[in-house]
Amino acid sequence: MASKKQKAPAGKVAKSVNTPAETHQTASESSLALTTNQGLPISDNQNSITAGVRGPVLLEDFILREKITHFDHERIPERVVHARGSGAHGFFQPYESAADITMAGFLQDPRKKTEVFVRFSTVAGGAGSIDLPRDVRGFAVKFYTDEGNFDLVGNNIPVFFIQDAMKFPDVVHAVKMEPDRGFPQAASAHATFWDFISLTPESMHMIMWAMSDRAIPRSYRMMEGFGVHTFRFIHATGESKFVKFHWRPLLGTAAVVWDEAMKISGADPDFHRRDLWEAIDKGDFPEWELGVQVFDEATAATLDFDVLDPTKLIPEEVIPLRMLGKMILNRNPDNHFAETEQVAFCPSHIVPGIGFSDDPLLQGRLFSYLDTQLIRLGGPNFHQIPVNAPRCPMRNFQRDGLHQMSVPKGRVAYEPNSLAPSAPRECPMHGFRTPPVETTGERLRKRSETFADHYSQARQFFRSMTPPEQNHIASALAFELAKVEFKGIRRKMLGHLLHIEQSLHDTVADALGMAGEAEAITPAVEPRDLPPSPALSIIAKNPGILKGRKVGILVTDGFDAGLLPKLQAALIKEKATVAIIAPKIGGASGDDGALLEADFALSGGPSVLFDSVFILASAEGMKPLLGEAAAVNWVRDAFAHLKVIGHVPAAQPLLLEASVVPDAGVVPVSDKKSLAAYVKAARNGRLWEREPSLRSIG
Ligand code: HDD
Repeated sequence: MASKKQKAPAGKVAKSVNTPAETHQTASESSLALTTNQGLPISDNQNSITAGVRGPVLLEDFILREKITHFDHERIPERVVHARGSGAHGFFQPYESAADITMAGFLQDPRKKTEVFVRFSTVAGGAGSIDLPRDVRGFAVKFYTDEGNFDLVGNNIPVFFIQDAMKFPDVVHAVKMEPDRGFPQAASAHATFWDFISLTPESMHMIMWAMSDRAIPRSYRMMEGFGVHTFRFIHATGESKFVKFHWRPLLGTAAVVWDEAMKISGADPDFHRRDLWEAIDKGDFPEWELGVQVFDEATAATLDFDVLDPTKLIPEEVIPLRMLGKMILNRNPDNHFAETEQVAFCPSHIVPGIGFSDDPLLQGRLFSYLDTQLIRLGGPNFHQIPVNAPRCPMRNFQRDGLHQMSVPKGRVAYEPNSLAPSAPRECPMHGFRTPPVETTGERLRKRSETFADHYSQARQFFRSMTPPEQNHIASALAFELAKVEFKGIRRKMLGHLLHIEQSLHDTVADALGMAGEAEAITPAVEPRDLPPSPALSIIAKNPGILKGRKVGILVTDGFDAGLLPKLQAALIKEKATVAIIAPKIGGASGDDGALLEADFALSGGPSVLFDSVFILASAEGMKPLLGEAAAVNWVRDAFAHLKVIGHVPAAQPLLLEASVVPDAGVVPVSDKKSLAAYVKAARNGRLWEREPSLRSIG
């Protein structure tokens, strides 16, 4: 029973504690009327209809039911792999015509811009997982060409774990959280992953990459991308050649260090998503060059591995890249779900001028992606979702199905027909043609002998790394294998490492405390010594730029207000981003008395978020920081993560407190000359020579 007090006079609406008029802006002021999905204007979006103001909710409330029902159905199945991702729009433009190697329309004319949508992703974690686990990154590009969509669905690593799609569900089940316990999330450091890998010698080359710095990228903007498989380029004459696709970031390739990755994951789980968003948002558009390695069957036959084997790469020193053009990402999505979540990439989305090879992994993918979109996006019309729709005309006689959004007209929905002479027809002249490659052989389930060398390229990769990069691989293996509670798996992995490189095995065995315990493994093919490929190293290709990097400046009250603008100007000239960190978010007052607002409070802006740091403290302002863990760790971490640290002389006590040992990367700044010295040092990125004094194996 409603109390007397709660009863509204007849014909009037009961006044509740939360009426729209009291606490919210209503449509009568400035905005448009809120409506139901049927367009019915809604008068009250805060309260459901109840029987009496404190009584039960009425089933009649169709507005409540519509709202809750829609909410209940908001989620779609997340991607079975690559669930966590970030997208961006942009365009691709060729440098010159590539008509000599392919008839693909979007590669013919240097004036032609082709719209693209890109999605970067991690592989193992769920949609809400951290951005910086040790993992492969997806690098998927949808080109909306005039001849249909071309999806180049690649990774930031040029090889893969397995050679045959038959094994894909197994490798994915092994790396994902273990099925009984539901953990670990977004991590390969667990028993099932290494169990599978220890039994899969073909994974060893990929494991070298996955344990390298490539698996902890600094930014999506600083990642290379690879089509991985061998594809085909088809010439207008119908002749075809093999092709491998490469993306090269103009900001250079860069990684963080592992201890930093773990701390970033706590400080900012959205580190990569935020970085990409913010860069595009402020007009700092990331760019990549698209390069190709093109070669014919005769050249393929001279290589000492099979180009159909996706666990192998062709060193650039053997077949150099030809740069075809540039991709620029210049627009953030308007809606994460509608675009980044619903974008549907399929390696089978191909255009005239490009074809597949017989790589068995690629062949399996040609089936899998379309299949997965049907369950994820709920039916066969997912190509009508705006982010998936081709920008060129799309016409055929496919009809109906769930979520049909268009209204095809006419009585003819078949072909051939004579009733609709202007309806679409097949086009032998310009239509897609599969290159006529001769194929013979018995029907059989058998891996080709030409795929059997599992260690030579793993060794080649390891030997192509600089010493710090080799140390990182060793320490990543030691870290991961130490999380495997079954000794037998660790012993097997040590056995594989022996075939890759004795010194790598020795370092990892020693770090695990398992020297002499490797299990003897007989390789299918004896590994060979291949010449190193310096192009595979990230450090060797360090571009030495601050562009696109972020510098954190820690200020305290009384900071040198004359130096700050000079420092900021010098960094902005380098096209770096500058962030101000102060003990309090309200900011700090300079020695001129003016207040400088902070971008981060010290507790929320640890140095792991920046590529280089600068301490702009006053002697007095420094004092409280000496007993402040967040401040000491800010400096200690910057040093441990090999960053260049600039500082004013007054910051010295904090450096001492953080056990910073002066070296070429610790730069005192007091004048124009020393400021220039700081910028020069910071340009070089990390100080790798500092690392051995801090960590035994990287
Ligand atoms: Fe895959 C997603 C890349 C092998 C099956 N894959 C997916 C994505 C990328 C790749 C970048 C995310 C696309 C996006 O952002 O939406 N996958 C690769 C690469 C591979 C590879 C470079 C080896 C060279 N994948 C592979 C195999 C299979 C799949 C062998 C199955 C036989 N991949 C899928 C999938 C996904 C997927 C299950 C999950 C969501 C999706 O497709 O759209 O179908």
